[in-house]
Amino acid sequence: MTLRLYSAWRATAPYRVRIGLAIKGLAYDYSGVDLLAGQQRSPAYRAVNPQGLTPALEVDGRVLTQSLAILEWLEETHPEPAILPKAPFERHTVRAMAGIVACDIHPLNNTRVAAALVGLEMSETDRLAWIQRWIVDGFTALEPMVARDGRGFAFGDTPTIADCCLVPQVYSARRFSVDLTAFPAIVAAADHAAAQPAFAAAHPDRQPDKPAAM
Ligand SMILES: N[C@@H](CCC(=O)N[C@@H](CS)C(=O)NCC(=O)O)C(=O)O
Repeated sequence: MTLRLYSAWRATAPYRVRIGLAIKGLAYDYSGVDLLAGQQRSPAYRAVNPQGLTPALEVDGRVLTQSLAILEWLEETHPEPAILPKAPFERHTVRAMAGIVACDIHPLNNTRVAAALVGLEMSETDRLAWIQRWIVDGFTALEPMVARDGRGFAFGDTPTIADCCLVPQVYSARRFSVDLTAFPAIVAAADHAAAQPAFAAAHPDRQPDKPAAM
């Protein structure tokens, strides 16, 4: 099986998939997509993913999109090490945690939404406050869940899809100067996960498309 990941070094949705691939021990070729230059909207990239968003994972010429769907596909095709618990209630909790990040925080803050806000003449200060607001809103819901169910990781004592989502979102929160003092369980889980080799390999700083000047 040959894999090619279309990724953007600092973007959180491809970062989730890089973590999943690393946990599963899968090697892949890497194609960087320059989001600031608008490469995601180019005809060449839209031929890969017509939605014009990263990530996309090419598997033997077939293209998978949507980070959560890709993580679930990874779990189904490479069950070990598992990134979902076995019990249905526990699987639900992990998916709910992931959903808070991937469905309720991130879509309000991605590149195209930021560009739309600039188009509406929102100031830089207001745009930063917007980004912070939705991260704080989501983390406020997530914090008691991680405090209740985390035992090292966001859920339990092994990494799950919840951590694949949480670590990039905490990276983004720090990038956008969110005050994380109200979220000790989230910070502890994300920092613990980020220190694991699979998570470290997926970090934005280790990606080939990271510009030399950053
Ligand atoms: N729901 C999608 C979101 C994908 C997404 O928004 N990706 C961002 C990077 S984190 C992107 O490519 N943005 C380009 C843009 O907004 O123009 C997923 O989870 O894969």
